[in-house]
Amino acid sequence: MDIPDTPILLYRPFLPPMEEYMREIERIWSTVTLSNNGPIHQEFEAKLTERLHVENVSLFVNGHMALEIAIKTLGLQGEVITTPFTFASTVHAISNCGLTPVFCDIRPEDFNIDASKIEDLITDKTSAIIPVHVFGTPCDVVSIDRIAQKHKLKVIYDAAHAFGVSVNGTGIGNFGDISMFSLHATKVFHSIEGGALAYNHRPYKPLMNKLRNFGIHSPEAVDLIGTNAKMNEFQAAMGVINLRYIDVELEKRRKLTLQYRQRLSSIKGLTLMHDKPGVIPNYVYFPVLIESDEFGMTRDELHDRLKQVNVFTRKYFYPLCSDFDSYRHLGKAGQLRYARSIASRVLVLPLYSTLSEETVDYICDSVHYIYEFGGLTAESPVN
Ligand code: T4K
Repeated sequence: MDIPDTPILLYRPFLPPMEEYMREIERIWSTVTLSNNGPIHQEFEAKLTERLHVENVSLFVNGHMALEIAIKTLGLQGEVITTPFTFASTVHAISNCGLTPVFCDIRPEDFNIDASKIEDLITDKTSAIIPVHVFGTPCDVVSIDRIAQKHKLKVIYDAAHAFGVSVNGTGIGNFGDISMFSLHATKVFHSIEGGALAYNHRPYKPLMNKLRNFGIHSPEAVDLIGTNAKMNEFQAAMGVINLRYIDVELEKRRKLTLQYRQRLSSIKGLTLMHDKPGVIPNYVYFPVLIESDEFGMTRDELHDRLKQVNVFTRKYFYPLCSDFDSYRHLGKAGQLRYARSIASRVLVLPLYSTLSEETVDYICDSVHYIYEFGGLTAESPVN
């Protein structure tokens, strides 16, 4: 088995046929509207609302700005309970809005915030919970909703990873007050860069639209301190086209995920994620957990040895956000036991729709050989 010349990256974005995109953006030359709620933007917003099975959608330049605008729309103040096991964006959005993140531990089985630990963290300053559907697996939405109602807290789901997921037939964007979907190039569905907020309370719409456009109410009135977070027409055009391919994309990922599971499930010390009953997943990432005692090496060693055979994996999410310099002072000793344990053992393997079955086989063979031979040795068949 030869090491491939070109690196196998964690991710390669889906690109539609170039001519199809060119045809779509030709419209921009006739409308001469490049941004600011143009016709393609409006079309994309309507189509996305339908696809996500939600009442309302607002579009933004990226998922991070969408999250900040969700926080401002709800007028949150004080403290926000969130997870440390997430991408920097979630916690930075809370901080950039002048709020204090309060880190809650996660559940080892799905890496999501542990709802049973949220109530202990609520104080008279708490205004909201911002959980993350990590790797597209839904949080315990029922318990989180119950806690939020009991304590009169708002809930914004960071659904950056969860496009296309549903729980018992309900689109994932229907839970909480607002859900944020990232439409970044590295996601299951994308508009190059982009973000979408989904919500069922219609009056949020004009407020969000104003916040994303400098707080402008009319040509002669600015009544809010807003920002510039508008999606442009080139992004929207990519979104409109990619919606045509999303079901094919999801099916390809499902097949590759099943192949990974089938090939890797026999390895001791490697824990794989499985589908949850009642959940339609989107197979956005393929995370594994490494138990070094059984596997024979640590997560970091496996990461480095895979790199030697040109397979590039990622330690999503390590380090924990609570260990970033800016947030370290907020942590309470012992409070994040499972988050810390998962962050030190998790590794995400390459997964994207243009990954071939042969390449998945190569990656799995490499993991098997590394497991059996401890890496690239003279007797290892990988050379
Ligand atoms: N909340 C959560 C939970 C999130 O995970 C994210 C974003 C957000 C909020 C914020 O949403 P956005 O504002 O991004 O919409 C990547 C993505 O940039 C980021 O969107 C994503 N989460 C995060 C988990 O992953 P990096 O810094 O790890 O990406 P990078 O550049 O290292 O690329 C990852 C892989 O993809 C590499 O193998 C290279 C490859 N790649 C990437 C791009 C952009 C390509 O082959 N082509 C490309 O165009 O953050």
